[in-house]
Amino acid sequence: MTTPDYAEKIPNNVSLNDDRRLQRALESWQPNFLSWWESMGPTLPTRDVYLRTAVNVGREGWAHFGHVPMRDYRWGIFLAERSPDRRIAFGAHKGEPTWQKVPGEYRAELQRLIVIQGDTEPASVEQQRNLAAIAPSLYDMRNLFQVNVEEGRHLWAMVYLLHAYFGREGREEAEELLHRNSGSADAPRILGAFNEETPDWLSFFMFTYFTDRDGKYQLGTLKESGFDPLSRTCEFMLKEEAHHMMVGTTGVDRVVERTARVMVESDTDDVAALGAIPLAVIQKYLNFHYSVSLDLFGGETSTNVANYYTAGLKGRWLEERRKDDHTLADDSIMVDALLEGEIGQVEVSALTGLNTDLRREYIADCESGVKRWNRILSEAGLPHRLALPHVAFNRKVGAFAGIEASPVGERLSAAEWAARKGQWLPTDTDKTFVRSLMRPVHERGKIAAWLAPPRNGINGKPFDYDYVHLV
Ligand code: BYC
Repeated sequence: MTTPDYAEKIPNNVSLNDDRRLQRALESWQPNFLSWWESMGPTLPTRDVYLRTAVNVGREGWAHFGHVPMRDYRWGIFLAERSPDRRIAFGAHKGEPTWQKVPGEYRAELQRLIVIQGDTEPASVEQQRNLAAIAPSLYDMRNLFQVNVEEGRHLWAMVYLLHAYFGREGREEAEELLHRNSGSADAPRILGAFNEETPDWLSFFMFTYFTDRDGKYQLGTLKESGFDPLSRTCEFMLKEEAHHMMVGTTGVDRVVERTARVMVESDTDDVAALGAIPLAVIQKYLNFHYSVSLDLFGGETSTNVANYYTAGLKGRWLEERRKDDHTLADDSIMVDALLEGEIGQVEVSALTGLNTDLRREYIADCESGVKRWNRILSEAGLPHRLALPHVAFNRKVGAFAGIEASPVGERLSAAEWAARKGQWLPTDTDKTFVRSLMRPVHERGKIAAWLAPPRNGINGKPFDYDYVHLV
C-alpha cells in the first residue's frame, strides 16, 4: 500500500508506477475522461470550488479541503487498505482466501457487475449537469459539485478495475462508459433510473436520498466480494458516499422544514403562491424517486443474484453480521409476487430471493428518512405526514412491472391508473411549478425562499462562506 502522490498524473495508492503498461493505458483514458467531463459535466463556469479531495484511505485525515478549479480536481485511484488474512465470507468458496486476480470462471459475471456499477457514476453527473445554474445557494452548489467530482472518481475506481484486471475487453468497456449517455436514444445508460432527468433541485435531493442510497446498498454488497480489489475499492467509495447521503437527507429535511414553516405561518396547505413547495408535490416527487430506485434492485427473484452469491462475487448487506450458514443453500424467503393477478407473497429459495433481501434493507433505511421528515412536520405542529408508496406502485422491473397499483397497494386497471396517476406522480404542471421556483441564488450567504438554510456548513465553515467563486 502506498501513500498517494499528488505529483503523479493519476494520484493513486496502487503503485501504478510499478506497472508501466497499466499506467500508460490509464493515462491514455484520462484525456477521454476529461473531454467527457468538459462536454457532459457541469455546465456552469466556475473559477474554483471549495472541494474535498481524497488524499489517503486511513480513518483520520483522509481528505483535504480547499478551493480548486474543477477541471484541476485530482481524480485518483484509492483502494482501502488490504487485510492480508481476509477470507471469502459466503457462498461456495466461503473460508477460502480472497482472490487478488479475477478467477477465470467468474470473469464475465464480475466484469458485468463492474460495468453496471461504473455506468451509473457518469450517468448521475450527466443527469445533474444543468443544476448549478439554478442552485438555491452557493453552499448547495458546492455540494452538487462535490457529489459530481466524486461520482467522477467512482467512475475512475471502476475503470481502474477494468483496465487492471480485464485486459482488452476491460479497456473497451472503459471506453463505452464514456460513450453511453443518460437519456440518449442510441446509447442510453444501462439502468432505468439513470436515464431519467434531474431537472430541478427537489429532484436532486430526492435522487441523492433515494437513488444514491441504492448505490450505498449495492456498494455494500460488492464490498463483501471475494474479488479483493473490488471489495477494497467499494469500501473506500462508501466513505465518500456518506456525504452524498447527507446531501439528500438534509436536502429533503430543508425543503420540508421550509414548507412546514410557511404552512404554519400562513395557516394554509396551499403554499405554492407563497413560494414554497406544497407537501402534496413533495410526496409526488418522493413517490417517483422511491419507485424508480426500487427498480434498481432487479427482480424479486433472480438467478443472476443467486449465481453471484454462490460464486462469492456479491454478498449481502452486512454479510458477516448475518447469523446463518452464509451459503443459504437450504434456506427460503418470502418475496413479493403477483399471485393469480393479486399482489401477494410467495416462498422461494433464499438464494434467488437475494435482490428482495437487499431491497428490504434499503426500504427500512428509506423509512428512517420518512420518519425524520415526519418529525419535522409534527414538531411544527402539523398533522400532515409523508409516506413511502407500496412496493407495487409505479414499478417497471420485477413482479409488478406488468400491473398498476396505487400508493397504498390497490390493484388498478390501466384506465384507472391513467386517470389517477397525476394524483401520485409529478405532472407537467407540478414540474413547471417546481421549475419556476428554481431561480438561481448565487450570492454569498443568501438562499432561495423554498428551502431552509442548513444547520451546519461544510468542514466547519459557516453557511455564508465563499464556497464557490463564479467566473
Ligand atoms: N433497469 O436478474 P434481474 C449507484 C436487468 S447505484 C434496467 O432481476 P439482477 C449510484 C438486469 O440487468 C448502484 N435493467 O437482475 C447511485 C437483467 O438483465 P439481463 C449501481 C434492469 O442481475 C447514484 C434483467 O433486467 N450498482 O451506485 O439480479 C449516483 C433481469 O433482472 C434493471 C449496481 O447496480 C433496471 N433498473 O440485478 C451514482 C450493482 N434491473 O441479465 C451512483 C451492480 C434489472 O437479462 N449490479 N435489470 O441482461 C447488479 O448487482 C445487478 O445487475 C442489478 C440487477 C442489481 C442491477
